[in-house]
Amino acid sequence: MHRLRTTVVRLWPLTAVQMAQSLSKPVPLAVKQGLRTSQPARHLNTPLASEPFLNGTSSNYVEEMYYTWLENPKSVHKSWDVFFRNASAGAPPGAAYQGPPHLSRTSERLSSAQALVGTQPSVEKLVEDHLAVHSLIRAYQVRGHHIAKLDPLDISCVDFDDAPCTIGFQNVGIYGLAESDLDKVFRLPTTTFIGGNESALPLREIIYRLERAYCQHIGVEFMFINDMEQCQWIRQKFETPGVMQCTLEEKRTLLARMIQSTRFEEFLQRKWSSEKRFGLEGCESLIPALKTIIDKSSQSGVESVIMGMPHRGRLNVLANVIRKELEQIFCQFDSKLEAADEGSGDVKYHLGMYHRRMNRVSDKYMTLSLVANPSHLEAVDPVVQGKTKAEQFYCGDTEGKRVMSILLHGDAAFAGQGIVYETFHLSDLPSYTTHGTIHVVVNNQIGFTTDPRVARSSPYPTDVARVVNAPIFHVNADNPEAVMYVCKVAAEWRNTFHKDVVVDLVCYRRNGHNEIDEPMFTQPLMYKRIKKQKGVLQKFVEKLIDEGVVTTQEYEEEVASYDKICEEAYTRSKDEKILHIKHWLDSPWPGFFTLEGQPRSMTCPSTGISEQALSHIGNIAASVPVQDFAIHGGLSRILKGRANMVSQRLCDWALGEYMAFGSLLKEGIHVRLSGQDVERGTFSHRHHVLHDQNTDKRMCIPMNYISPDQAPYTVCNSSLSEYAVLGFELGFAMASPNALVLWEAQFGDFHNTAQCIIDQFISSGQAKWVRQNGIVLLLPHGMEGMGPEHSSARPERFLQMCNDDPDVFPKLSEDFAMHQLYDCNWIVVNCSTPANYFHVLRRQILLPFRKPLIVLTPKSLLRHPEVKSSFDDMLPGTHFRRLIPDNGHTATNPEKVKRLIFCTGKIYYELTRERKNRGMDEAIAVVRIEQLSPFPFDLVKEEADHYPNADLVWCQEEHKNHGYYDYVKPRISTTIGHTRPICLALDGLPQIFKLIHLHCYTCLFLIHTHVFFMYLLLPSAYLCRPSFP
Ligand SMILES: Cc1ncc(C[n+]2csc(CCOP(=O)(O)OP(=O)(O)O)c2C)c(N)n1
Repeated sequence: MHRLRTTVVRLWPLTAVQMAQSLSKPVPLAVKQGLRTSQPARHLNTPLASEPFLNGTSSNYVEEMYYTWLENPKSVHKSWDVFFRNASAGAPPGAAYQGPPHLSRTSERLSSAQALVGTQPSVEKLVEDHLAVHSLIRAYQVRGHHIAKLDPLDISCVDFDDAPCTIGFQNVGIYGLAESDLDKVFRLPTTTFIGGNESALPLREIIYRLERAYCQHIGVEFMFINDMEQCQWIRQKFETPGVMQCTLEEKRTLLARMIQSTRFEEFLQRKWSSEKRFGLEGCESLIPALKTIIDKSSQSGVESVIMGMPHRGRLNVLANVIRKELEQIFCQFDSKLEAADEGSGDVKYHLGMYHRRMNRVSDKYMTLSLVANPSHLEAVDPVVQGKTKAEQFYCGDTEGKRVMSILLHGDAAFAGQGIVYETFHLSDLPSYTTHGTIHVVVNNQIGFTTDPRVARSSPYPTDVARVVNAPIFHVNADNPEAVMYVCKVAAEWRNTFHKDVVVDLVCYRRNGHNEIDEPMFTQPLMYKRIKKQKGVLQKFVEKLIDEGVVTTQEYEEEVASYDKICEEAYTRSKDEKILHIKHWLDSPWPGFFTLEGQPRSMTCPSTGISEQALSHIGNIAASVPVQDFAIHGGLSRILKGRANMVSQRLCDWALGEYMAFGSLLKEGIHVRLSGQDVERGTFSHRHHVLHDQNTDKRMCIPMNYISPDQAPYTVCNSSLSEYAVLGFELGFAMASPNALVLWEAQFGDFHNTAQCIIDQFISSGQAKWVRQNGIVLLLPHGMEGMGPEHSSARPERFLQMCNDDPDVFPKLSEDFAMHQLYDCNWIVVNCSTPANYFHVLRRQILLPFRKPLIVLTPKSLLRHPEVKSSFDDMLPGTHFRRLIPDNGHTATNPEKVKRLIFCTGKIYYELTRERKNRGMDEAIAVVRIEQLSPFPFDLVKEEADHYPNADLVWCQEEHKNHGYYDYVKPRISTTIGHTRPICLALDGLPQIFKLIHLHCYTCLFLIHTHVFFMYLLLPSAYLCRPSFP
């Protein structure tokens, strides 16, 4: 009611003046469309301010009710009806409210209230007219963008479901106003700034100013935002008279930028007319748009901008925004140039870039980076966010004042790709927020060949941004001044509120999807229209010449000067002898590699730590390091169990992980563990965040109490997303090699909804972009009753993407293992002991280079009594074991061993138990391959040689077409030089421990191939599983 009350209070002084006017004017027309009927004039002789319930939070409610009552008095409770009638009729302070009618007194009260109604009709009319004007103003704020002239082609692809237009001079009747009201003066509500210094304006002027603010080349969508202050801020930015005017200087800068943008594409077109470049023609104002955002942000203190963008206009952005040397861009078009590095493929419009330069507008240095991206549209969004978060983290920028992100989107992709939504949902989460991203949509109203009407169900491509209350500024991209203005406001918004904002550049695509594509096949009418469309630079310069801002000669000189820059760079590009993909790194790691980009050594120190460190970290893991903190009874038992283990110098899985994280933190390495429910751990084993049972939101992270000078530990439950969260963590890991960044899937198979990040970035990142990354994926895996699809982390998928050659036995040397790691695209491990898990995590950081690490983590082994490691296995001098030989009776008499079973992960414990039960400890050796990829050819060979009389069997619990089988089969075969058969037993065949039967099947299969594998054969759990469809 605050606004209603204010409205009425503010109306009061007007009434005396206006009453005289209103008396001389005809009674307003009946409201069109039946919203209201004209009322006899009444006098308002008291403000409503003295009603206590009109204060505070109830005001909105009351105001809503008042509007409802105006439309239909019967639609509200009788008591409100009476109140509003009395208030409108000028009841003295406190008298308007009559209280809910009591049965006995209803008629009496009503009749006294009704006595007031009807006594002062002209005031009610006055209130109604003012409220009508307020509604009209509000309607412009809500719906002005519906009629804004946003589309340069004037074919508008925005579909409002034929909703009737409710604004404009012709529609004032909808609000109960008549044409005759247009010259009446109305007080302006506090929710508008169109008045400037004036507090009242004639209706005609009000509408005129609203049309100028909301219905020209800018359409502002913001009224869905819940925050009143933010709405007011936006209103002020767009409504204040004259606010959008550019200075002469700004116009000239804008022209220069438009020239660069336009002439760059024209230059490429002239030189390489048959090459794809995904040019910007039709949206040339993107370049000044980005530059405006960057200038403005730099002025506000931003020092680093991290950008992600798709193909469209990428070369132009690299050249004119990030300022990559033009010759480096041009030589990308030379098909004869050989690449110096392994980066390959369609990198021209996917490459990243990092550049530090002076911003001429702010006179401050800025770092601009464009993150390399795959073809998969929008996949780069969370990666950019993660990298931005990391850079904020490393420079202590807790509010996003120094580092920010800009994301560019195509209209079809922005609307269509779910990752956009997932990424938006990270924007306000404490451990994921980057404190506001500026999104710029190149809305050329087409996606490849597809029209928006069949590509999205929302009116705008930007509607997805509404979920996070981001304001959306649509702008006609053929008006560079309007574009510049909204970009300024977007940058100011981000700087003020640190929340996301969207700039929707409504434009067109002058060519086809790329320059050699024919758009007339599918959009003939649109393209006939486009052919007639004058270029935006041409239109803009004509306007500026008309306004006297520049002369034709000045313009031509500017064009000639930029063309010359391009020509000279083109000449220099001919001198380039080789393509250096390494020059296109988006995240250089200064100091980590040598200047030539090589590792500083090819050794990895021991990953063990001191006894003292183990005890200290173990004790922290077993404690609650803050006072008066009540933990859950169950957790007390878990911590007690940990303390017992520490006293016995033992570690279980959770403690092994604790030791790895804690020791790295102690050594100054930041550790960040993110994923769904990672704080406690899906399987309730981790408990890295303790919750006070008595105080809400009081939490403690013991890992941050290891040492005063330790690095901070971040453990964060994520939103229920895999694609965006994994992308985010990958981006975080990209920023620095000196952090252990881990993403844990809740269950291993859930990584499949993040497959794009795995395929496009993690497995192939180095090959495509010469970019290393040490991200760790923890994937719970084990055929433990969740069905074949949900139990499995699909190791076969990761193994299938490993790049080591199955058919070549590698040349062995002393540092073979390191070279193997250096050459691989990623590492896949399935550890069977806490110590080995501890070592492999530490190795990630102690390696002199970075590789992604995929860890298949256990479920039942988390609490398996045998799955404990002694501190001895984690002391200095110890290291990760790629393969763990059989350490039982077989070791002493290897020639007696009849069968050597290779396996990995949890099946080891089942095999050894069964072996023991059958008394076959001397006859069967069980060897664990802990690092599946790169494959430990050397160690497997040692094992095979060690047991000269044994059959070789590969054993796994997964289905034949799952698991490791297809990966290890050729590698074991290569290792033993096809000298011995490796067995495969199919479902129903003799069991693995019936030694006698094996050979006949071996022979059977030898007819076809030298290599045979054996699936699990013994008790039901070991039975070979057929392929899973
Ligand atoms: C995830 C994904 N699906 C499909 C494609 C193939 N593709 C490349 S560009 C494109 C159209 C994109 O349209 P839009 O987002 O509007 O950008 P525009 O090309 O119009 O600038 C498509 C479908 C892709 N690159 N990525």
